[in-house]
Order: sequence, then structure tokens, then C-alpha cells
Amino acid sequence: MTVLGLGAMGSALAGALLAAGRPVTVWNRTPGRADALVAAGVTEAGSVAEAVGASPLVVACLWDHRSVHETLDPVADALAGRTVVNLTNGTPGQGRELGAWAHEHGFALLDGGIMAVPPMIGTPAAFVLYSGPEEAFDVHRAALDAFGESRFVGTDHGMAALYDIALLSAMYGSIMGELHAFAMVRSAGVPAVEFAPLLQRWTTAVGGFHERTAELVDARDYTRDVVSNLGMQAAAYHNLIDAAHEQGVSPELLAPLHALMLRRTAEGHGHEDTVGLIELLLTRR
Ligand code: FVH
Repeated sequence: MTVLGLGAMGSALAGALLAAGRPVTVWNRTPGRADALVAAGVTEAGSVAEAVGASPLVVACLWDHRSVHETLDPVADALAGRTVVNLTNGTPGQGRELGAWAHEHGFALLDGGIMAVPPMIGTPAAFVLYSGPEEAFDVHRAALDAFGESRFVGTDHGMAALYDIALLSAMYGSIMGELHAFAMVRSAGVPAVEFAPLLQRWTTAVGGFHERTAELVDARDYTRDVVSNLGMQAAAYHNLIDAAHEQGVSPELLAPLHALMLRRTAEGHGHEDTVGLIELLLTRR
């Protein structure tokens, strides 16, 4: 297998393939990043064309969509008949564009989303999403399993990026809450490490009810078994904003949710579950 890109993630991917007993050829734009892998048994190619020519399966893990095209465009003809697995972060639209471009040039494209950080690669904690032609996924699945659990999420090339971005969005939402909470306690001189166990306890108690939320979302019914209604939460949410101002903490991470709560309540949905806010997010129906 060939791996294009030896950043933190590409290096981890190449290392996992090697550990799984696969022959691995690598290329990186800037020379010198393959030394440790070469010492471990990987072959370093001197050009993208040489790297692509070495394997039927080419994994690209580069900076962004533009760098994928900059790397692959010059060797598009040499890709014919091969499978490219793009594990570079991107949007669904970029995945679809790459899929159509692959089709034009006669190669199979699996677009992917890595749900792991580099040290997790090759461990049971990692999973990788793939979308594109299912036959290509089936043929290469055993090799791809070296990275972590392989999940096929659809023949639409955009689906892996869609799932990836949705999962990352949830992660960043949690990070926002966590950062704001720590900023609040730090504004009062409380060491973060002293507060962290309470934060852990609270987020474990109130987070993670994704299956119940999903049922309401799918039913588009936000009136079922409401425990803490939106109107009550919108009223109390003022205090989150005011307390931030009082403590000299910027409320900018909190403000967007407040605006949605007020809008939805003003539209007469205060008696419903907070999950109903999703209706304000879907701007294209
Ligand atoms: N690291 C992580 O935690 C996340 C986990 C989930 C997936 N992401 C995505 O993976 C892509 C690569 O991320 P990375 O962590 O390997 O990133 P870097 O260590 O910064 O390495 C970037 C590599 O891309 C090469 N590169 C940059 N621009 C170009 C270009 N125009 N042409 C060819 N190659 C390019 C760069 O090469 P060089 O700077 O050494 O020459 C590195 O090999 C990324 O999409 C994450 O979002 C990682």
C-alpha cells in the first residue's frame, strides 16, 4: 500500500500498515519525514508518480482538499485502475467532487473520515468512516482494518465527510462548554484541576442521551416526556450570559444558543423540549 503524506496522521497510518505486515511505500512533499518509517521497513518513493506506481491502493492523508488535488492531479492518468482512499479532512461537497473526478480518470475513490487522533490509530478505540464504491471498500477492507474499525457509510462519496463533520461538530460543542466552564471558575481564582472532577460528574450525568434525542428528532415531536422545557431554560440562560459579564468572561461561546432559544420560545415553542431548536438549524428543507 502507498501512503501520501507523512504528517502526524499519515505517519501513524503508514506505521499501522507496517505493523499489520503490509508492504508500505510512502511519499511526503518535504523530504526527511520518512526516516523513522524507513528504518522500520517502509519504502520511501522519490516522487508521487513512483509512490502511486508501487501499489494498487493509495492512501492520501494531506493538509486539505486543495493539497490532495495538488498532489494527485499531475498523476491522474497513473491512478487509472487503482483505488485511492482519501483520509484528508474535507466537506461532503469536496468528497463528491473528488469522487466525480476519480470517475473521469478511471479509478475508484473511497473518501474517508478518521475518527481518531494519531496515537489511537491501530487500536480498538479508532474508527474510520468510508464512502464511495462498496466493491472497492470490500476489496480493501482487510488492509484498511489496520487503522481501526472500518465503517462503510454509503455509496454517496460525501457521506463519510458528512458523518465526520457531524461528529466533529458535537466534539467542538463539548469543547466550547468545557472551555467556558473553566473560564468561569478561573475568573474567580479556582484552580481548574479542583473543578474538573465536578465537571466530569456533571457532564456524565446530563450528557450522552443521544438516543432519546434522536427519537425526538426523527419523530419531529418535541412535546414528548418533556422534563425541562425550553421556556424555562431560555429564562434561566440569561443568567449564564449575565454571570459571564459579571465575571469578566466573554459570553461569545454561549450567545448563539441563547439567540436560538429566544427565537424558538417567541415562536410559541416554550413548552417543548430543547431538542426542538433543531428546527431553526435546518435552513434548507
Ligand atoms: N491529527 C489529527 O488529530 C487529525 C485526526 C483526524 C484526521 N485529521 C486530518 O488528517 C489530515 C492530516 O493531518 P495531520 O495530523 O497528519 O497533519 P500534519 O501533521 O500537519 O501533516 C500535514 C501533511 O500534509 C502535507 N501537505 C500540506 N500541504 C501540502 C501540499 N500542498 N501538497 C502536498 N502535501 C501537503 C504535509 O507535508 P509537508 O508539510 O511535510 O511537506 C504533511 O505531510 C488533515 O486533513 C487533518 O484534518 C488529523
